[in-house]
Amino acid sequence: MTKLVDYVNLNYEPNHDDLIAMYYVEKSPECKNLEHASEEIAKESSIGTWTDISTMSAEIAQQLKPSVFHINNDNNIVKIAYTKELFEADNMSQILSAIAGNIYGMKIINKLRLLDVSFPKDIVDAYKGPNFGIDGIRNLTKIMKRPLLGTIVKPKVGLNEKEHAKVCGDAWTGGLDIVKDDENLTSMSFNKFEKRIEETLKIRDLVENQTGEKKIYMPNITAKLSVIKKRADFVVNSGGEYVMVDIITVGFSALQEIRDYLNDKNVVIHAHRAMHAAFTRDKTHGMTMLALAKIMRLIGMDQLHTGTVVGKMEGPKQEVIEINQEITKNRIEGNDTSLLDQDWRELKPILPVASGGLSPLHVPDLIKILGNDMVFQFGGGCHGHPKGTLSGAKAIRQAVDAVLNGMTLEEHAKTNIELKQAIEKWK
Ligand code: CAP
Ligand code: MG
Repeated sequence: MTKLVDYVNLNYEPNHDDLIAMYYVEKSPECKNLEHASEEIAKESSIGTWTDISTMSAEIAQQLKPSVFHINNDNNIVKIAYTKELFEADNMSQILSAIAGNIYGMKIINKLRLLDVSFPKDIVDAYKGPNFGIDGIRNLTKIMKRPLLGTIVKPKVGLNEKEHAKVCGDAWTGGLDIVKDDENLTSMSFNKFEKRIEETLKIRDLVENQTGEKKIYMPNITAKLSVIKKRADFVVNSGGEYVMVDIITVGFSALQEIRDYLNDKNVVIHAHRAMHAAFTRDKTHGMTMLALAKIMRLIGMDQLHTGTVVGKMEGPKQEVIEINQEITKNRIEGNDTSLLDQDWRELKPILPVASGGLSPLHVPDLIKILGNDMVFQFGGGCHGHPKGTLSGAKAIRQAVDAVLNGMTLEEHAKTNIELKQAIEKWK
């Protein structure tokens, strides 16, 4: 049987309609070289399999075969161009089943990491992207310049509905803008979803009247799809303006459905990435958080956890900065190691969220490294304050005020007791 398809073509010039995938590849000892490994990856992620097949026609091969057009034997980076005809543009699950599917399991490779994907215009245009974007969220919250400040109710689960609402009230009264459910709080025997929403939004309205400030509650609607829709409707009908979803555990297909379902309900979608590190953390295998974040911009999350650099969760500085640029800029210029060119066309930006192990003492670094177009979230860093949630919230707000007014935390703490107490506890 004649070999119909040659997947490696280092002279190939990708065109604007190609989807480009950039991989880090470590071949297995049985594999001849990186070229051989790249060919197997290109085959298995498109039209081929482990042997030549009689059912493959020259036409199919010509029209659909991808091209391995870049192989760097020094840094093990390979780039493959896929014709858009291989994909159902608005079906993210299908796209990932191809470029991030079987290929991870092949014996011919030892390690494989999807570093980045460049989506062509037809695929970008097939997605709604974020409904609000950064400007939309700033207009909604009326916070135009500074970072949005939030907390996560702690303990993660265990409080009943009224206790939960009380904690939210203290955090808002102390000066925080946002309070959210934790990733594992949904509807529990001791804390029912609907009752929690009612109790918490009641307190929200009260605190908004008392402070004159806009206050946001982000309830976690993660569940099976039919229940997610019911819970989203309950939030919207109860006067809620935000929902939170655990994006990985609900899955890409459900996420696309949720985005469509919420499109005209005027509700902001906060994306929690619990479980991402199961496949994004290993620097030699899996998928980068950058690639995942790009998929979330396409699907249309309004806010997304991307890392703190200074907190408790893994995520190197360069990586977090590149992710935040990728989800906020209109155009990205590629390099041959971590980024591909990307034109985001009409899609709005996502507001990045820094969360995990943060206290008021991290605020100077957070603003210096990540800037003000951010959400900063403090769970333990608020409720762990020696004087409790209300003081914890005040200390966070005081820390941001200090930095935005060019003062050190220590200077500002001289006239702000809550910040002083936080410094004493966490310095
Ligand atoms: C933070 C948090 C968030 C993490 C998620 C937690 O609480 O609520 O889920 O930030 O990580 O449960 O750990 P603390 P990431 O502020 O008390 O640490 O943002 O990296 O996805
Ligand atoms: Mg959490």
